[in-house]
Amino acid sequence: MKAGIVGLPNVGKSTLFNCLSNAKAQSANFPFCTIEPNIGVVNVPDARLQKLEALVNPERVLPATVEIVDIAGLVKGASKGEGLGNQFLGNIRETDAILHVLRCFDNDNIIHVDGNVDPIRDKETIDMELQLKDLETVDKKLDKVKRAAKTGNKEAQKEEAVLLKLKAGLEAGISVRALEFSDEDQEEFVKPAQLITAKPVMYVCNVDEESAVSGNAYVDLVRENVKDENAEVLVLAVGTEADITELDDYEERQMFLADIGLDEPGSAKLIRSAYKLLNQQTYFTAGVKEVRAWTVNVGATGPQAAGVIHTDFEKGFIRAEVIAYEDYVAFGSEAKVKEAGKMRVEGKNYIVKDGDVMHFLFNV
Ligand SMILES: Nc1nc2c(ncn2[C@@H]2O[C@H](COP(=O)(O)OP(=O)(O)OP(=O)(O)O)[C@@H](O)[C@H]2O)c(=O)[nH]1
Ligand SMILES: [Mg+2]
Repeated sequence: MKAGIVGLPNVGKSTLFNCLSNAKAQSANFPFCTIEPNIGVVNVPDARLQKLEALVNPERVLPATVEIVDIAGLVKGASKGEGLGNQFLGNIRETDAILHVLRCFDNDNIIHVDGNVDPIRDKETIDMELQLKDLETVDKKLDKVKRAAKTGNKEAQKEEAVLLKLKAGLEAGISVRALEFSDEDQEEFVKPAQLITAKPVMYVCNVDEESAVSGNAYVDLVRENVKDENAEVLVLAVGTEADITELDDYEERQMFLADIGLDEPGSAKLIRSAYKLLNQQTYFTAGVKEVRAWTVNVGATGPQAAGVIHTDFEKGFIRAEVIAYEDYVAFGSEAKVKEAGKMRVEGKNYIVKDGDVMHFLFNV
């Protein structure tokens, strides 16, 4: 599962990527600086890991990770091949969620491809290109399915109806994620079409240092504009945070963050949000060798969670011993949790909860 950073050229996408990841992307003050996507595996900050570490005192601690991709900038006409056009759109298609970066800072020295700062226009430019690309995909599918539908094939007729609804929505400038379909149509036709505007999205407003805490007038416009989208809007002083990331010393970084009014980097918040956007959650294993956060889809079962560690664990799954994170911390150790009768034994149909501390029993 990976989240892609999307937006107009020169709005700070690569700078943001560099705040998140140790894999350094090239960032410069000219449009289309990025061509090939930069991929980074980013640790998900989780204070619960430090708590568990303090209790268990393990040899090592491993956080959950999420994959972030920094993608080339998109301009008007991209769906028709302008700018880096189709290549860019292909890169977005391969991601599972979109982090849409909007420039919300004034600075005459930083080139804006459309001449002036206007996050709403920028958002609409990007949305429209993505929608046009989806429209192209839908039209191609329609061409294929039409004939079969005419001959009376019931399945083809159902698909055609869904495609026509997608087409009408996209032509009206509505992203697929905002269109409503029955669960069945969603599973059978919409999901397999892998449309770009069906992917979950969050907006990242790139602001100047002074606006890092409470945003600014541009951010207000963005919030107002997307209020019906049910999407998160995150305010982040990307340039400033990139500078802070460069500092080697933890104390020094905290001092600079405090200076601009933050208790943790906005990028940490962003990573956690991206993780949620990807529908991911964490369970822990806690032993003296290693305390570790593992990633599973929301809704994963016990065996599926075990499978993240090793496929044999999934195949040979017998049962899981589960301690809620809160209980682990409240009682202070696995032994004390057991004593208190708070350790649960769960079977194959158990649905994993975020924060579960788990131990698997299996045979191979
Ligand atoms: N003042 C200011 N400059 C910024 C900020 N974020 C990025 N920049 C600058 O804007 C320029 C473009 O940043 P990049 O991160 O390369 O932009 P990009 O969106 O990756 O651009 P492309 O790869 O060309 O699509 C660089 O010179 C950055 O230093 C910011 O928050 N404030
Ligand atoms: Mg870039």
